[in-house]
Amino acid sequence: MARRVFIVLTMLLVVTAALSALAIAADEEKGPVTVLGLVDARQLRQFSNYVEIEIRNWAYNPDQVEVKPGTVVVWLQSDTEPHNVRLYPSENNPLENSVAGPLLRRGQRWAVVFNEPGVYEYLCDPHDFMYGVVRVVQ
Ligand SMILES: [Cu+2]
Repeated sequence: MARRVFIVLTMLLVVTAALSALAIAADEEKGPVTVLGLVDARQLRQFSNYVEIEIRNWAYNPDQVEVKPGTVVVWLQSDTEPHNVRLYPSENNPLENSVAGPLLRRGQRWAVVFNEPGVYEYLCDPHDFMYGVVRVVQ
């Protein structure tokens, strides 16, 4: 009996150690942003902390937002013309490469978690006059 308890406890210890190693690895690989991709209304309700930007009349509304690190930013496409979001690197943010979402159809949402502080500018690939800024401030 005691031997069985010992084996179970040892297994628990191994599993716990493996899980914490995975969590640390995931944290290190996070990067400045985490793309969640297309999300539906049901997934949206599961985010405790999100900001929504509507794409309407060929513009991002609002075109400037300020959020804390860890916030989910969601773009909701309300135009009939397809639009997307391309975040691009600058001296004011830690991005190494630009991060672009797909062209969104009306009613689709695309979501990104901003992990690190910075000023993240973005535009729409087909319409580069469409411009917005996400300020991530601690
Ligand atoms: Cu556009």
